[in-house]
Amino acid sequence: MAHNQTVEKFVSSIGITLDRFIAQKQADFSYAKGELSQLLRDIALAAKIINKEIMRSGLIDIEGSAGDTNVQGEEQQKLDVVANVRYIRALTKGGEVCAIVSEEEEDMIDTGNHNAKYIVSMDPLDGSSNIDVNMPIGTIFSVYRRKTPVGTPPTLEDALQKGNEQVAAGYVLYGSSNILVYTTGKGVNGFTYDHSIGEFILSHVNIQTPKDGSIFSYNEGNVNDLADGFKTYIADCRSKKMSARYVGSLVADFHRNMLKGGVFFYPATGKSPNGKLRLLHECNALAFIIEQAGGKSTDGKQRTLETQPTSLHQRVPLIIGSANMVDKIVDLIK
Ligand code: AHM
Ligand code: MG
Repeated sequence: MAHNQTVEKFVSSIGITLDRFIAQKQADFSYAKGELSQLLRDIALAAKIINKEIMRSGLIDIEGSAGDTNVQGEEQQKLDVVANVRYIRALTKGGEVCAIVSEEEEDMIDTGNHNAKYIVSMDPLDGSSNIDVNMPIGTIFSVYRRKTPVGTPPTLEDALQKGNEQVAAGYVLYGSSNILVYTTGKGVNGFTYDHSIGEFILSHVNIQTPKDGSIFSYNEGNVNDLADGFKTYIADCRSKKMSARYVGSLVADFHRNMLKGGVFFYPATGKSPNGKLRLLHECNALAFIIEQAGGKSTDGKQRTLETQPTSLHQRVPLIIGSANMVDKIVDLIK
């Protein structure tokens, strides 16, 4: 009987579209009037469009360098630029966002929707080096409520909020299948895109990450630069014959580790003394998600979500994943 009830619950959950799920969950928030729900739908719409473009990327002139660099001096790929434009347009036209902070834009974008309550920080296309070679890539987003009064222009105060102020966060993984995973602070759910009907369908209900895992993910090319504690940790993983897995697309590495149990780290290196990954565009969203899934995220000294941002494109070291694995690394690098 108990088994049947479990099966019934599981079976009835599958088939719920993202739109319907978002609408159902709106009731969890007494303050919600539908704007956040609409905002999430706007992101999902842009994700569908980007996905379509990625799927055709060998056929249309959308691969390769755009011939420019972004604010961090990194070469922009055409798809970086396309995704940036798509998301900015979807969020601006959607009307629920007063400002957008994008990895691809030097300054915060004032959308002109000064009556909107929310601000979004995002990496429109993460894993740029994998675009041209049919490897998984992703989109990462964080949603905050603005600090400044509704009806006024947004300011940097709205953008530079700690991760623990996020009201929602998520990512889209354009991989062997296309999945959108998000949280509003009440668990983590994943929605797989069904191309035949053009809908994201609930497929991963209330994701929890194992406390321990057997996957460790880092860029092996940086190993000589790492602090001794990391080297000790890596030696321990090797001695236990654990699996080293590193796609080089954070969303893909994160998603695999969250589902299977594992740890990802991108610490300080000679080239990137604060690590490579960006607090506002990449780390905060994933930190919120992993904590909701029962895991941990830290820079080695403090929780990622407690870090006070001081600039839009700030980088932080990231150690993220299964709780016991993160704890062990933190202990070793003390
Ligand atoms: P990007 O936002 O320019 O794509 O850079 C972020 C990516 C992450 O997806 C990935 O984890 C990391 O950079 C890989 O960096 P590296 O090639 O140094 O290992
Ligand atoms: Mg990125």
